Amino acid sequence: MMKKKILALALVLMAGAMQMQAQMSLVNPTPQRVEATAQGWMPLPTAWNVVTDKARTGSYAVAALAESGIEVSGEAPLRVVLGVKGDKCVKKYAKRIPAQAEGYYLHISEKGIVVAGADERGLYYGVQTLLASMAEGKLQPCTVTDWPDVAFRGVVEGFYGTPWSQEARLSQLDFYGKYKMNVYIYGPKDDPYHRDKWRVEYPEAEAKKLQVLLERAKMRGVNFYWAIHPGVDIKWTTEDRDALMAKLEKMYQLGVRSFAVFFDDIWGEGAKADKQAELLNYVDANFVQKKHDVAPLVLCPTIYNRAWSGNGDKYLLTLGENLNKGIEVMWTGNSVVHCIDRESMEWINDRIKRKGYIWWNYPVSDYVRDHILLGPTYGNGLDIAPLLSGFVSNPMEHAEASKISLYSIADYTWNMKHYDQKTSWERAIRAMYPDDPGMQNVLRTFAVYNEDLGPNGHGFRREESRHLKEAAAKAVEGNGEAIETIAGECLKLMMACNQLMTDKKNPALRRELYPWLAQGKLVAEYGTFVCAMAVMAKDMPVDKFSNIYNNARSLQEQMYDLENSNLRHPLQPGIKVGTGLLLPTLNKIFANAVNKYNTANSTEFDPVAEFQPFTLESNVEQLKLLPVKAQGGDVSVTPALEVITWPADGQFTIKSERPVTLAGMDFDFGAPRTAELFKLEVFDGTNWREVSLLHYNADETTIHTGNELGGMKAQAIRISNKSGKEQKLYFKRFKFVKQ
Ligand code: 14T
Repeated sequence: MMKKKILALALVLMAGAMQMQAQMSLVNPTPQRVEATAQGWMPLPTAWNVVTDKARTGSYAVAALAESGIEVSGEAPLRVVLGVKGDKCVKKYAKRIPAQAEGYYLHISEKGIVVAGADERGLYYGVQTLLASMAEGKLQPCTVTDWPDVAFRGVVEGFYGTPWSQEARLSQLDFYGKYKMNVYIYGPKDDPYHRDKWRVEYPEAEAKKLQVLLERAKMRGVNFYWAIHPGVDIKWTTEDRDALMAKLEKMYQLGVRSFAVFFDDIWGEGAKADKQAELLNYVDANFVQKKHDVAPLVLCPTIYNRAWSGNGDKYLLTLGENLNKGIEVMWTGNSVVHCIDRESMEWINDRIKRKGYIWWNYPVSDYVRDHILLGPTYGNGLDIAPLLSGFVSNPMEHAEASKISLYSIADYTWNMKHYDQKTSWERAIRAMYPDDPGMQNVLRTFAVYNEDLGPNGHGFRREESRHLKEAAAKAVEGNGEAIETIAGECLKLMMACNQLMTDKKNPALRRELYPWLAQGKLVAEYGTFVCAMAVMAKDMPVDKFSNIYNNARSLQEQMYDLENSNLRHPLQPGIKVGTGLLLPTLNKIFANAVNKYNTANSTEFDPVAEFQPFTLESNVEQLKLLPVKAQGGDVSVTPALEVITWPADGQFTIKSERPVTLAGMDFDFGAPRTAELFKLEVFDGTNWREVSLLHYNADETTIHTGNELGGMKAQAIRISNKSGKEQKLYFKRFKFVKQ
């Protein structure tokens, strides 16, 4: 009997705890400490009586409460007391307020609500937690004690490519405030007044726009860092030093109170550590310290990762020794794009004699523009908080889509020990469509095919489509059930793409995702035919098989065409979806099905899946296997590293599946005066026509074509050795451009 009662009680308590979970688990970042103080829920009030000290009138933290839409009235029975440590109205709670900067104490009960911040930003964050906890339309009586693990958390707009729009930036600032990020570093590589024209002040219209951002940042508790990038052409003269000071002063007058100086991706004069330190110290002493209301300077060094520090760490040690205390030094980790762990933090901190300020190059995609990165955020150590002074993310040029990772970076940097990449990602997806579980589902479906970056120079990869691993492996082995699973997933993907393509709730996201949605749809459609071929092929007459086969082929070609269509950003090599697992799996299923059919029916369908409109044929042994690559309008043959032996009759031909119009062409066989040894001919479908070859000057190795090439129709291009004897040359570059 007794036992039963205890069990029942335990169940009731557990239910309470679980409800608690449901409520606060939607709050991002995950709060440090939450205690349920009573059973059940309180209904959301329709009005509340907001109580503050006089000193808080005009506070952005108090203003934020109004965004709940709940009426503020002195008559309302529910009191909401808002204050900052030291304010009279929260004196009673002084001991409960965490000591950490930006911490807060939040208490919700039938008797009233208290939000008490360690400072004003803490109060603002307490209000954010209160508002987020009401998202499901009710209040849970509880006490939250919360503070950040990392002092500076946020975003550095530091990528190459189209800078974010004003609208996107405003939306970002709102997002940072909501998720307790306190830093936005403005440093888009392609803003001329940040880098190339760093000495020049912003034109009025641009300056106004910055002021609007500054105002919004203030309202959201975000330090707006304006970064200057003078390294491209700075001379270490008094004149340039004054030019830099003058520009900073201008920015100060616009309202900037936080500054960063970037020296990344430069070489030569600008890259000297002692000079950089001297300049920063000068700015620190004569600007930051004099103004009294300016945040500590942030420096992005030239050697900003361990892979570049070489044997000697002289550069870093010089910064470490010379830079004034209090100047922050940014760091991307063991390489340009790398996750951060304890060991790598200790290494850098030792050298710069301060805690590193992490510039994390994720989800930035400026080096893999054909991919969009929507997967979970993982890989950084959960124990590094004490070793960092700040952690900011360099995001994608796609601002809205970047929010999926930024949500989790906010979570991670606030509360590392409790960070869980999987649940954090789940919540991030939900937050993209707050009241629409249907759209949350389709976004989740689409996102798992957009996680990996593909092969890239930085060697940074992400796991993709984990949910499909097992089925994919079995499907490739011909397992019927697994193939059905893959077909089902393709159908889901197709449905997701369709719905996202016409979504009205988050138009910014729809716009950014569009090229990848179009590609995702083709991948899914292709998968549907491929799976059908695999499942049904054995009993199919040739004409039926051929019909499905041709469909699959057509989709391969459409995927290829889309990569080169107008939907592609000019700097983007293509548009890739599902390349981490789904597409390679489909291509294998396709090849297996075709081979099987050919064997059983003595047919000769081509099993090679990757659609390749350009092919190379050659009687030069070392050239005949070189891959031909089409990127945008450029068609190029991958260079060879070794010396090439061209026989006297040596030639190579590049054939195109369909006629193209030529815009230009050049190539390089690694030696001057090679133009006269070779003959170029273009085939228009009927005739071969010779095109002249020349060098612009005597010692140049590049071979150019005569003007007659531009506008020519071509179905094939042929280069032949016309010298009458064997030639030993290089094959450094071969490229033509189509219109
Ligand atoms: F400042 C740095 F911390 C940094 O990461 N700089 C750039 C950054 O703006 C860019 O978005 C990022 C990812 O591509 O990588 C850095 O840019 C590079 C990296 C290279 F290895 C530019 C040239 C490189 F060779």
